[in-house]
Amino acid sequence: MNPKQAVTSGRPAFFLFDDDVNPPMNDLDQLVAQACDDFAAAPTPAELENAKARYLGKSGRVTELLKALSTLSAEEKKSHGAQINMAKQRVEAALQGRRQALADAELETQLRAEALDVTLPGRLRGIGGVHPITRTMERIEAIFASMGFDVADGPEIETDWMSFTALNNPENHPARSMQDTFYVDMKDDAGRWLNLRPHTSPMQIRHAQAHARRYAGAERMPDIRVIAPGRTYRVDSDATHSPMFHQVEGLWIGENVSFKDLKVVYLTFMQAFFETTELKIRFRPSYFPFTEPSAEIDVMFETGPLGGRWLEVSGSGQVHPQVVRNMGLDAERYIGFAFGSGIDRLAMLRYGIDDLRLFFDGDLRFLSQFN
Ligand code: 2U9
Repeated sequence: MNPKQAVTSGRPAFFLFDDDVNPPMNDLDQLVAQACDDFAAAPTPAELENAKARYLGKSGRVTELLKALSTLSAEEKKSHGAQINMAKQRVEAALQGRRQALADAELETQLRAEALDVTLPGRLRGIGGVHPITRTMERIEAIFASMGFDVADGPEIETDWMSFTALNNPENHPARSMQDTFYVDMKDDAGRWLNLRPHTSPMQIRHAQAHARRYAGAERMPDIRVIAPGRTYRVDSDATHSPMFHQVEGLWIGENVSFKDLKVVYLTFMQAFFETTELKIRFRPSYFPFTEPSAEIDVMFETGPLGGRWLEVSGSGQVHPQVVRNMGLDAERYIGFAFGSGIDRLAMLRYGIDDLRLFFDGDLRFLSQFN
């Protein structure tokens, strides 16, 4: 049968089939089934909307069926229209079902991604630990306290007099360049720039001055026996020097304190600090403006990784008479020794560390080893 004749038969062309009878409505069922399959196969909401358009859009297959109803008789329109609308509802239900399924799947994915197992133990904050330099400083203080030494404290920002002049470093003395430090943009009462102390000596001076004042009227002044540990500053920076480092200086002043006393005190300190008597110390003549005679102190371990080598650990000497006077004491009556050691250096020797900067990098992988 040709298409033209088919049209005059009154039935819309799409209902005409080979057998030219009212088609069993399984074509609508097929259409619904195909729509359901298309919707079910849509992997995303966007794809589902495209599939929806193929059936329910302006030129969708269901929409076209509804448009074609206008060519039917009133009776046929009623019966076919009812069936097509039923099919449309089934297609819309399938569409809604797939929409919900995709939304549920998306939510499930999101929930899995953000899943929080509340039964897991809490993340504990680390309890931290004492820094190895602080640990070393406290150890040194305890050892000298056991020998009757006080521990002095004092400002890190110092006057020029306290950092240099009081220690027999006349202005423009070359020692000032050896102990070159940083300066603060403020002046002291003498009109000189304040500085970051290049050694802990100023704390010794202040402690001794206060001690001398306290016993000024006494018949006999108790010995001054004090250590001064703390931060110090130098214009220096490499694997064994840091602009900020730590020193401990010791001072024992009395009516008859000699180099012999220095040797005993420092040897006792070394043996206690390194927890062994299998070490030797030696005094090598040297020069410092604030001591005379002066000596570098070297230590040699008899065993261990550093065994057999002399290692410099300190400077020392009998306090220069001018410095004794600067402390407010009679240099004809009072005499004694002083020493100065790098705390960072002692820590490096004790813990076997070869780069000073490790102490100040703040790397917890390094620092947590000391907890
Ligand atoms: C007063 C009088 C004298 C302290 C001393 C040294 C020698 C010395 C350095 C060694 C390594 C510091 O850490 S370091 O760079 N120190 O060589 N220090 S005698 O003499 C004093 C201190 C205070 C009143």
